[in-house]
Amino acid sequence: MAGLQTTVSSDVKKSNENGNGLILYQNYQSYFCLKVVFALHEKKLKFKSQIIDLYRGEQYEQWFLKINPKCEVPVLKDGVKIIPDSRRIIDYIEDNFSNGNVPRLIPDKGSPEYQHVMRMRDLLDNVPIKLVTYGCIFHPRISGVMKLTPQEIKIRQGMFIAHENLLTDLSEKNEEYKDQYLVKRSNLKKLSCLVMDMSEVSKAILDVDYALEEVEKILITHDGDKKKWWLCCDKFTIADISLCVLLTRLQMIGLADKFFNKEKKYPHLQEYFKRAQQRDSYKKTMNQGETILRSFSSLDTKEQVFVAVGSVAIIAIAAGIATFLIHRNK
Ligand SMILES: N[C@@H](CCC(=O)N[C@@H](CS)C(=O)NCC(=O)O)C(=O)O
Repeated sequence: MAGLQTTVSSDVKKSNENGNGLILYQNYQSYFCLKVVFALHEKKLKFKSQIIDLYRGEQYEQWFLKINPKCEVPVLKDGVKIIPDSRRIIDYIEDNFSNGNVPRLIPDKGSPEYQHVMRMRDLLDNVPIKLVTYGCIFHPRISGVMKLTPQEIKIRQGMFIAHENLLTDLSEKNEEYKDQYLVKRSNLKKLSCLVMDMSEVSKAILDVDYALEEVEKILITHDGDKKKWWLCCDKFTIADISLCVLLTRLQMIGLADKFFNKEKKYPHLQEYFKRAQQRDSYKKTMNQGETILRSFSSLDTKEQVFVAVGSVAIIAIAAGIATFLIHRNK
């Protein structure tokens, strides 16, 4: 079981210090994982990450398939409980970790804000983000400047074929999980057909535009004593998390210019996003990859120290052997 474990500390530890620490199976670049990580940081909950290498296909390995038969991240483990799916995870942490000083991300069911937050959450979560993302990656003409290196773009472009082949191989070699692998392969094929069809991608981008237009209409009304409001009320809610993760993704795939950066089609949205990016939780969420390096100095269990020291030792030994061989062959 590969994957790097990091510890993410937080200011509020008492909420889950009962020895049943939360473990999040995730990937730093995953859209759905970012929502959960954002929610955990907003609630200042302590958790550990188990990174799943999606490009290598680690999600299809049998140990992970037993955790989530859909072979998807995020998955949250709370003691013996396993919770897949970003929405379910967020609802779970909201229901189970909202006491004391831990902020709520969903207003009380009886409150007037509740329906508003839920409606906006649904609208934003239903944007066909996979189609939009891969659509821009395969048809760069339709988007602006991407925040991805040419190599990252190539890896993503090669993923459909590589994963289809991998799933075919796995389905032939593992009778027990054959059906799951074939379902996965068929879903991948469907997505890849949609992605190759420019008209489908354009329709998906229109869905994004529609959602952002709705958001802009709400933000325009935030004047006077509502100046400091977030999307639905004075509190930062789950609808804000869905919106910020969507805007960050649009930036990554070069669509931000179209909607709010350059063309300023949605100026209130642009202002909102600037303000949201200042939040501590936003920075922590989007800079997870950087935290990982620093986290080596704050490993808190013996096991993790052994893993870290072991990894460094293996790299050092490998480097030593390589140097020896190079010199011997000179
Ligand atoms: N509905 C799920 C979707 C999760 C999902 O699609 N995760 C992607 C990463 S963003 C994944 O694990 N993809 C790997 C695969 O399907 O092979 C959720 O909200 O958590």
